Amino acid sequence: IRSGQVAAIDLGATSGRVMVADFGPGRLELEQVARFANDPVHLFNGQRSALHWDLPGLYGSASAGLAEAGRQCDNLVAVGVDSWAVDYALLREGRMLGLPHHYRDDRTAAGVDAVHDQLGPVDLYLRNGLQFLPFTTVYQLAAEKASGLMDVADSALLIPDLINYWLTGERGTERTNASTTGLLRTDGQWDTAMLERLGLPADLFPGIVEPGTTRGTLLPDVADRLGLDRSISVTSVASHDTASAVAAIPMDPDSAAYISCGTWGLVGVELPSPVVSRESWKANFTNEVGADGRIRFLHNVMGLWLLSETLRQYERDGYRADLGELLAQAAEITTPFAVFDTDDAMFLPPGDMPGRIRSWYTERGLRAPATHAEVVRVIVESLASAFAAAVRQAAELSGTAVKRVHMVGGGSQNRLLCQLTADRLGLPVLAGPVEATALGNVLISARAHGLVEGDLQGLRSLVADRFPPQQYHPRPARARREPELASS
Ligand code: LRH
Repeated sequence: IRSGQVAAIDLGATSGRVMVADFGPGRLELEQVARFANDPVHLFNGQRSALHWDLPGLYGSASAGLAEAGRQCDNLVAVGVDSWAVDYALLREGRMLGLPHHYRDDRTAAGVDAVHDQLGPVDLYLRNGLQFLPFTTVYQLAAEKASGLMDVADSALLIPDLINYWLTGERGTERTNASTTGLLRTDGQWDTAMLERLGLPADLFPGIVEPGTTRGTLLPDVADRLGLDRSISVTSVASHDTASAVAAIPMDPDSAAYISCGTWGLVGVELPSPVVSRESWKANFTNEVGADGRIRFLHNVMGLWLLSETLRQYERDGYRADLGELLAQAAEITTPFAVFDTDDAMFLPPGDMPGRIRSWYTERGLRAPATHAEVVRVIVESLASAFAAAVRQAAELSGTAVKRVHMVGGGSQNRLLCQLTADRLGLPVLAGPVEATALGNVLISARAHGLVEGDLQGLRSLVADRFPPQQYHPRPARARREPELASS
């Protein structure tokens, strides 16, 4: 076992960060070196203003963070990149063609129809094992054909692969993120027959790269500009952020479910092989690939997006919202409200979230939340209810005897959410670590460089020792402060 540091570039939907982990015998320290906002931009495209990621801005901030990591480390061995799934950049002869679309851009309805005309939803599910999300890469690419860009593009790179390419000049498609495109078969190969059927080039995405393999070293000009050693390895991690997060959950997958709760709440279990049945299709459960070839059998629940978009609206309205205070007030609310369907596609796009939530209630003749704290309360209560339902379904569909639930990511710091989830499930919730994604990122690259060793369970026990989770025990209904909320 060697000593040294590895850096993680972790791009999330609301912010990005660069973290450094210091490894040595019995040592694992994680520190944040840089954090920057991820502010998507609306750009007029001749017809409408479309939502894009500011990738050059994110890359600029991430590489400045990496330069800072280099200054703080005495032996920076490697860097790994992870981000949200499904989105991609188109390239021609190595140059990016326009800014990548944000998956929340409302352009995919036509793509969904175009794909389903060729392949019905059930056929598609049998091929790729993915839940239906209207923004999965395959639908985005089908929608992209209308833009004309597909006629000139000669390759596509997923977001972390794009950053890796800018750092090293090497192209590849990392496996865990490839598994979110809808274009990978459940046997792990590109579905070239499907690509051709959809009129897309069979070799649009470069070959699959496994997590834990070296992508390359920094391009000399990149290293020199950032003041970094040219020998630093750019290492493939489990580049889908959720795959990195799940890799670092201190759980026993045979008896635990997990909720990776950030912008999205990814709720499920980890399995040795996919579950692709009529029931799992109906329940809209996905089989994404995890670190070490494990399967993340999970369902996307809307997540903290509902809260962050609500707070953004309050600020636009001139109300200085403090999440901590609002959550404290929300915990005291005793008025019963129905829970709303967090899966409703009406909550996907950015915009006036509290307004949409209120209309969800009024359209059904239900009492709608009125105050800021009431809105926060119904969001947290509805998320807890959706989490509990998804945990039960994951357990049932996969035949896992779930005895406890791990919550990681930003949601693990939301005490009300953790407690209400435990209450609704009647199971303990183990909260933390909050930085599971960055931890999963650095653990996979540290292992590749001999800074740690062990299988996935070995890596998880390091996390458990170093970041012991906080326990929330389910409260009997009688002892709860708040009433049982009527369900819709
Ligand atoms: C979470 C996440 C999730 C995907 C979504 C696009 O950040 O990667 O796993 O479904 O973003």
